[in-house]
Amino acid sequence: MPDISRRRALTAAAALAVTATAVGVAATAASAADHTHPMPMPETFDEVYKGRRIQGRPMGGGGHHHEHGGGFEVLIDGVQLHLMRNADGTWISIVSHYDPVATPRAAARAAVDELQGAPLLPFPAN
Ligand SMILES: [Cu+2]
Repeated sequence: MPDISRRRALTAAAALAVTATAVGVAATAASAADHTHPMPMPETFDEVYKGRRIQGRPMGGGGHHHEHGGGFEVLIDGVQLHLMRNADGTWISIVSHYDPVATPRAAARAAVDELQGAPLLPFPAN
């Protein structure tokens, strides 16, 4: 029956077209993710964590420190925590250099955990 096989062929063609479209969309999304855009500024925060005040905010003008943090600074009890942002968007601080975390707030909390009540010493400007 030529009629049915023709319909089948059309259905198959339509299915292929849908699949091709889906693949096209997926490819577009993947290449967008590969693209390195400037990363968005993290959320500002100000809280007391385990009795220490931790703050994160965009760096004010006249930054006295080079910007590994992409223009974002974190303070513990008013002392700047040396923070660095990795290429994958995770963060490390000078206190926990080998344990990347998702946000500057998480890095600040990890630093407080690590310090165990010790004061944070200002990192010498370099
Ligand atoms: Cu630095």
